[in-house]
Amino acid sequence: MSNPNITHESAALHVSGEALYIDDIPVHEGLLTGYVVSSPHAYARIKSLDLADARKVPGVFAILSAKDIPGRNEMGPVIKDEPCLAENEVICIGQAVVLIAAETLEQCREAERKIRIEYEPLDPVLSIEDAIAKNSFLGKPAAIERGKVTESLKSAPHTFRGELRTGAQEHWYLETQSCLCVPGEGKEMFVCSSTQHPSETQTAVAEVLGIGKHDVVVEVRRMGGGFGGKETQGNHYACWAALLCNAAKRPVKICLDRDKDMIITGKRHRFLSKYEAAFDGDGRLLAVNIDLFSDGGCATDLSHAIMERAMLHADNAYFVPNFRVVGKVCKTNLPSNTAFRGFGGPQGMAVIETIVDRVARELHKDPLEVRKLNFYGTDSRNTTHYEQTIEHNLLPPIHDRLVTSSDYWSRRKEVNLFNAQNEFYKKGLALTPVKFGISFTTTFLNQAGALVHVYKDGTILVNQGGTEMGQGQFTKMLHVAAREFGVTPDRVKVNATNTSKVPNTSASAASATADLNGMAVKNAVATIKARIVDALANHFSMQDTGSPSQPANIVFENNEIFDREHPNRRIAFATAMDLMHRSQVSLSATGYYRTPGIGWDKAAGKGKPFFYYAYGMAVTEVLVDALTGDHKILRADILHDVGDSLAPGIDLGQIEGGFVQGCGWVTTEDVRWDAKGNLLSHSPDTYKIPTVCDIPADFRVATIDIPNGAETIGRSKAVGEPPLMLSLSLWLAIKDAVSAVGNHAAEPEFSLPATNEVVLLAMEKLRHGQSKSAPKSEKIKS
Ligand code: LUZ
Ligand code: MOS
Repeated sequence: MSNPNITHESAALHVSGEALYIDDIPVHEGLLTGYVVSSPHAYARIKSLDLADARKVPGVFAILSAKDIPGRNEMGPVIKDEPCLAENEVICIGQAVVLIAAETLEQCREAERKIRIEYEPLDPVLSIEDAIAKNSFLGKPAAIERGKVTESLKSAPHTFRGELRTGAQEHWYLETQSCLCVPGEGKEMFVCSSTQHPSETQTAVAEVLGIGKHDVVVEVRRMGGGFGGKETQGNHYACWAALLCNAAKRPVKICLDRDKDMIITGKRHRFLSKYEAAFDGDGRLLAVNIDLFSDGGCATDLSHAIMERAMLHADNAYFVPNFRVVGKVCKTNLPSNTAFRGFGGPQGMAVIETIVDRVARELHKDPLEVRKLNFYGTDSRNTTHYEQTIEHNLLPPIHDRLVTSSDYWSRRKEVNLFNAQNEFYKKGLALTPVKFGISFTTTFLNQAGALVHVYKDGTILVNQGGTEMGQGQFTKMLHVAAREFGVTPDRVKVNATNTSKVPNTSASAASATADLNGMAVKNAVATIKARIVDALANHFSMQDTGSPSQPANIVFENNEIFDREHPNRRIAFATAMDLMHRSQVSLSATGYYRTPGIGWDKAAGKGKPFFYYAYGMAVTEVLVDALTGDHKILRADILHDVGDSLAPGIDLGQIEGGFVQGCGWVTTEDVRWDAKGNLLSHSPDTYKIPTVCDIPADFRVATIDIPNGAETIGRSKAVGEPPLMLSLSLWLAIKDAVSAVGNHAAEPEFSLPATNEVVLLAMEKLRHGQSKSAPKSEKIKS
């Protein structure tokens, strides 16, 4: 294991406030504020647009509409179905129509007031049901199927069907969407963007400006959080700032305020899921049939990849011999929904976890017994519905250790006892697993590059394609380079991510950023080391009369390079680098990596999309107030798999943070729109993310520390997204407490988020015995 005391490379700067985010970058001359005028209608035709008066406002340097775009007015990461600026129609509230650059924000607002736009409102689609009714979809349905689902559902001893709704989620990165553009000479454009995907931002800027990518440099030192919200959607602000910068020939900065950011950016996709399940008398799943409908919003964005990941995680940790899942992306008149930590995985897992939970209730068993019965096996029952064989399955050891360390069974007894004795408070307990596939499911994206320089003084500068969003990417890359060169971390610095240093990169996404870029850094270092080894072996051999130094015996360790066979032949790393320069050895190299052995046939729904899986489990216990529906986490125990961690403290932070962010999604984060498509929850007074008070008072997080069975950098594992889904244990613990109101005899009517309102209504129905006959939980055959 690497040093447990590794700290985040920017920790001190974060705390002192010296860390630079986009809005902090000093620009001394001619900086203009960029501003976006956005649509007030969910769906409308633009009848006329008059900017004449607005142009006269003093201090205004540029006002642009669609016809002022020099390049293509087309954006979108996969399908170009998003105009950069609305042209003839608007398709969601918040869609950009006009851009303004002025010396002050007040002047921008003054100009906005003088813009005259005539709209003819049209009838918008604002819900998944409405989209289904109107046959409004983005692209075609996707399906994955194995076995005989229909027959199995017909012949099984037990079956049920139901519906589950899972809600949207706002990213709530602390730094809102931001971009600073500085014009260079000729067509050059320098873009400092809060983006998880600098290369795609570069592409988008080049395309709207109609210039080559070699004239656009995108640089990202760090983001104040991303969570998927800046995987594609940072591109818009970059394009807008670049258009204004290009028109005004002055630096332009756009930093959204919180309300506007919440109103105009996409969210996690809400889903409507319909399921059927068949199982035997022990609780073993025989078949499931799932229809997933997501709300894609007004444009495609990453919706199909997100749906695909939902479908690939609708099994979560369970072997189901007969499995069918179909995914359809609804097109609505809401801002285009996008990547969010988990990328459809949480939505898919919520369905199968609901099924397993319900099987247990139907059979009067503890849900943990049913889970255990259905976990993927190690030698048999170990192929997924898409026919990937699960290797190095860590579900059994994680389960065994966590059940013991969390004292699950004796706490179950205490919970039952408490519930028997209390009417106004109910306790709930749940263990849920996570098995998360690591790799972009779009296989070609699994590649990364690096450019490593060693200077004559022995200091090292690492350039790589991954971005830093607080998650510790730079820290991990720094330690990879230090370890490979055998130097102390103080010798290494990671440069801001820059498209002119490492080109054609993939997004920092899919939890794979350290995996991919870490290997690219390692490969770059290996190239430089090979040159050094050759030259030094030669140099050492001339030092004395002993046998020549063999390159294979040259070791890099403790800021030194030495010959293992001739320990007196050694040289300080820094001295060696100066010597290498004098010996005309190149000390700079690129590195490249692509994940080996994966492949995925989307059309067939079969293959090996994932290099490996990351596993984890959580046991959460809650206390629910049966009069208010409010809950409190009494204790949460997590055992999570990070392989042989590159930075244990950083990974611990990701596990805790991911879990707590998920806790928000499953409980209080309630994204609501009104009947016209206006976002109602657009500020922290109406949208409640977890606060310090919501972190479990008793929070026991541990890692299982088994080296990755797959050949990853240092045998580590990806950790960014998987822990978020551990929060399903909170959701089901609350459901368990609700269920206790009806003595676990009936299935509660439940959805996600389990807001106080959802909890209270579910309890109320149980008290009045209405749940059993509720249409959403009817049995297939009864
Ligand atoms: N982004 C993407 C992702 O483009 N493909 C993926 O598979 C993915 N998975 C998780 C998060 N972002
Ligand atoms: Mo993502 S949801 O940006 O990995």
